[in-house]
Amino acid sequence: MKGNNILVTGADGVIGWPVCMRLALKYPDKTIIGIDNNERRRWVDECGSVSAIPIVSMEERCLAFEEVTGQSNILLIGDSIRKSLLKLLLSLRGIGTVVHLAAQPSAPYSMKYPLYTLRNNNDATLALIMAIKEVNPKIRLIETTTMGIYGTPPIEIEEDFYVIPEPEAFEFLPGHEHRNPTYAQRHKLPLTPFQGGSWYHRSKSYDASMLQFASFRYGIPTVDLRLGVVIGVGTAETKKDSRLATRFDFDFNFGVLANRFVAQALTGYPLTVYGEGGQTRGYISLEDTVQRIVNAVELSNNGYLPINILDKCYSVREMAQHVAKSHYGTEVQTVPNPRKELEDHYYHPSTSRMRKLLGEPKDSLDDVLKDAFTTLEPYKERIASHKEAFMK
Ligand code: USQ
Repeated sequence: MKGNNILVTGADGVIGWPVCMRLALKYPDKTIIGIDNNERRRWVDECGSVSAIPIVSMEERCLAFEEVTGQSNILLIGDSIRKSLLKLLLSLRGIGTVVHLAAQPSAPYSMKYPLYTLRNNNDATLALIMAIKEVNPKIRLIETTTMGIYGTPPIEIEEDFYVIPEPEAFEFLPGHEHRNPTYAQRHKLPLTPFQGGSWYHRSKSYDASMLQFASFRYGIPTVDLRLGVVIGVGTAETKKDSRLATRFDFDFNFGVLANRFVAQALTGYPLTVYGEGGQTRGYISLEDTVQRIVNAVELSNNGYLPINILDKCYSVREMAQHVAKSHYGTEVQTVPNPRKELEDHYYHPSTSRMRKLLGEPKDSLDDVLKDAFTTLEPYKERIASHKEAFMK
């Protein structure tokens, strides 16, 4: 079994839990070992909110998965990411691939707790890199960073690199090609610079930089999935049984745009368009995100491979219009923007690498919204009783 199993960090998260289930079903002969310190549950609680869809404990999730599917190949460990623990898991559990999802992912929360966010996110990534390097640098590393590492630049957003041209003088040195075989690796700069607009996004650009360096220095095959805003209530697996549900946040800090708007519409709260509402981001459904992550396990790259992960782009205004159209009687309000960001800007990310290597996303925005409204209907009182968390 050596090198066969898969370690998933952040296994209790919105994306992590459905990724564990899909990997377990796709690879019944592998064990999916999930690790999570349960902090997401604490952060949302601290913000005075809850997951709109009730979720059970990690232990109950594992038992329910076994009961529903007849498979017992998910093992969840409630612990923090430390190099010593990771080394034990990587070597004793025969891990061949690590899917690193654990992070403090909220931009507003990171502006309140910058040091905590940087330490939490960057320490975990570095611990993982060093554990892989010390146990076996051939272990594949897949991390989800974010489209937000680029900010909102007035140029195309490409995940590729610019290689600084070699000084011409080198070309005249005898044996030059052999003297500098790693020139292109050493002098690669991101084609689109990293200009993230929050400490969370900056933490992820530092992660991306560490991943690139570690891949070059230690030879770790690495995929950096730069996720857009992930929306929707669940996946094929989470819908099989209420105990398999994944969390759905709608509060000011941890709820993402379309999800918040659906929760607001259901409770009769006017949709909160910040400022001019021209802020444009790339969106992708949770279902399509999980499938792209699972597909990335099969990639066979050697070096560092960044891939933008999103389907379509919408401005906040457009998203509000879609949600209002899907739910009769929804009001849209403009609120002073609590964030410092461009409210009207160019946004043009490339997605061709994702479409070529990981397949075309399938869900339309209308499918995602319809599914969210139907699934959340039974929980609208639960959301309404926490509606002060919408803007706090
Ligand atoms: N916004 C509103 N009204 C709201 C909430 C948000 O107008 O009620 C605006 C924000 O100001 C922002 C845009 O909607 O301009 C998107 O906000 P968001 O909270 O949905 O997304 P963001 O803060 O960018 O972060 C989220 C996830 C993060 C992920 C990122 C992908 O929290 O983990 O990395 O989306 S991306 O946006 O592509 O960077």
